[in-house]
Amino acid sequence: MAKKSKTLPIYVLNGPNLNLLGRREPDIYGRTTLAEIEQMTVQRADTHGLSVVFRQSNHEGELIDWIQEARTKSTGVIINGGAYSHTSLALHDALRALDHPVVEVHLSNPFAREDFRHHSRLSPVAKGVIVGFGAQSYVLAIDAIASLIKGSAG
Ligand code: DHK
Repeated sequence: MAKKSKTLPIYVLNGPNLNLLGRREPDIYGRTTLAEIEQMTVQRADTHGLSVVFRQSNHEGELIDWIQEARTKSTGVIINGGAYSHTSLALHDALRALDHPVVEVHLSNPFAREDFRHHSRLSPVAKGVIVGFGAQSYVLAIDAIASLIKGSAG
């Protein structure tokens, strides 16, 4: 019988307005939907022998609940906080309290956009940040967190 991995899943958490991907400003965010990105992350994680819990919320408190849940139910967190990335001390604190690796991800390159997007409150509590590669940012983030997880396990 195949040996089942005991490694807990990677939580991939998405903040406000990301449910509109594919229809929302496609020139900036691309035409790939969030459901398609979920599939991409699940498939990529599987190549590393890892699984994914993929969620989206427009509500800051719900994102915080999921980060707290990730403390015991995940092995690492990939987060696109949407606009909360630029504003939320509460998300910063929740991520800071997590012992697992955190990778921040964005579809667009916020540094090439408006000034108010140049600062992220999440970056200081992330191990690394991947921005600007569209939906592919998430796939790169899976590779990054997989190597962090394997590094800490080895
Ligand atoms: C998504 C958002 O919703 C914006 O508020 C951020 C980010 C950028 C992204 O590119 O994924 O500024």
